[in-house]
Parts: sequence; structure tokens; C-alpha cells
Amino acid sequence: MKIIPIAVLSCLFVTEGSGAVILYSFTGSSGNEPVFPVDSSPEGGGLSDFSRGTGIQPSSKSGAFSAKSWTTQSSLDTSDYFSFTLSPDAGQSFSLTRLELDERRSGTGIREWSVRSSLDSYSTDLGVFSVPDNSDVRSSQTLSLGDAFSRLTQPVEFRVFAYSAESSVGTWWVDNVQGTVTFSAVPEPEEYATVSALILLGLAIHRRQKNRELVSNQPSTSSKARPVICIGGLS
Ligand SMILES: [Ca+2]
Repeated sequence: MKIIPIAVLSCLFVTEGSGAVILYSFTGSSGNEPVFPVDSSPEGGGLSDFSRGTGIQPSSKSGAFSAKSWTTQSSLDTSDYFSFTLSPDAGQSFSLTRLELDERRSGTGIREWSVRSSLDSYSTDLGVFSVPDNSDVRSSQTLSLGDAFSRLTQPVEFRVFAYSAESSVGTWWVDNVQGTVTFSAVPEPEEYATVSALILLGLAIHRRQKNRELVSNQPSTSSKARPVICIGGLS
């Protein structure tokens, strides 16, 4: 009997999504709304409204999401951030491989920004971006995410902190905030049990087959060397 590979058994219970792109395009915004909704939530999960931390103030920028009062300190203020949360539906996990956004500072705006997540209570930077002292739009600023963002079954909040502002009245806005996310069905406990039972059954059949092969390969009794009986002592 052939053994069903373990990988095949596992795949019976995992349904991969197609790598949907999540997107906040802020189409129709004034830039200073307290919160702004995602364009559409991907199948398998949901996205919160885009929002601000308590340390910054809304500012106007049509078609984007803007703020002023960013800290002028050279390290981030834990209240100065933009935020959104990605949540899997019940029975789903998600893997997020990248985040991307467009951004622009005013002439006295921020000079650095970074991304952190609730996975480690916002304690480490997933990426830090320095921006030059101009007011150009920088498109498609991209952050790649590692294995820590694979197969997550709990909501994860992402915060985009900005700091080193040249003035508290300087503004910074973001637009087209997006990421690539894949949703997968999480096996139920009874499905794990079924898979485990199938694997154990397969291993047992495999062992039995091996034992039979070993027995059938043994030389027959008739051809075995007969024991030699020595008579007499050593001289
Ligand atoms: Ca826009």
C-alpha cells in the first residue's frame, strides 16, 4: 500500500487566499476627518478605519489623510501616529507580506517615520524611513514583512509613527496605504485530530509493509549454514 504524503494530508485542510491587496485610497477625503474607512475589506478579514494617535492634530489635504503637531524630538512620541487594524474573520488566519504608502511632508514637516505593530506592543521598528528636506511626494514607500506576520489568527494594529518635525505646524500626509494579505482557513481541532489519525494509520501501514519485506528477504532455513560441531581439544 502507498503512503499518503503528510504534506498532502495537511493541504486537505488549508485553503489559501489569493493575496488580496488592502487599500486606503482616501478618495473624496478632506484629509482632516477624525477617521476614514478602507476602500473595501478583503474576503477573509476586515480592516478598521484609518485613524490618528492622540498626540497629533488633523490637517487638510484632499484625497489623503493628514496631520500636524508631530513631535520635533528626534525619537518617536508614542502618541504621534497613524493607525489601522487588520483582523481575520473567525476560522481564518492571515499572512501579510508587505505594506506600502505614498507620503509627503510640508516644508517644516517630519523628517523620519517608522512602522510598528501590536505584535510586540509597538516596541520595535519594522522599518524606519528618512525623508529629505523637501516637499516632494514620495510614492510606493515599501516595507517587507517577515515570518512574524504569517498565519496570524488575532487582530494586529499597525502604527505609522512620524517624528523629527522641523516645526509643530509642519504637516505630513499619507495616501494609498496598502498591503498584500493572504487569508487561510484555520483547521478545527477535530480536523487536526483526523489528520493526526490518518498520519498515524499511514505510518503503521508503512511499518507493517517494511516488516513484511524484511521477512520475505530472509534466506530460507535450508540454505542457512549449518552449525559446525568441533570434536577434540586444542593441542
Ligand atoms: Ca488618495
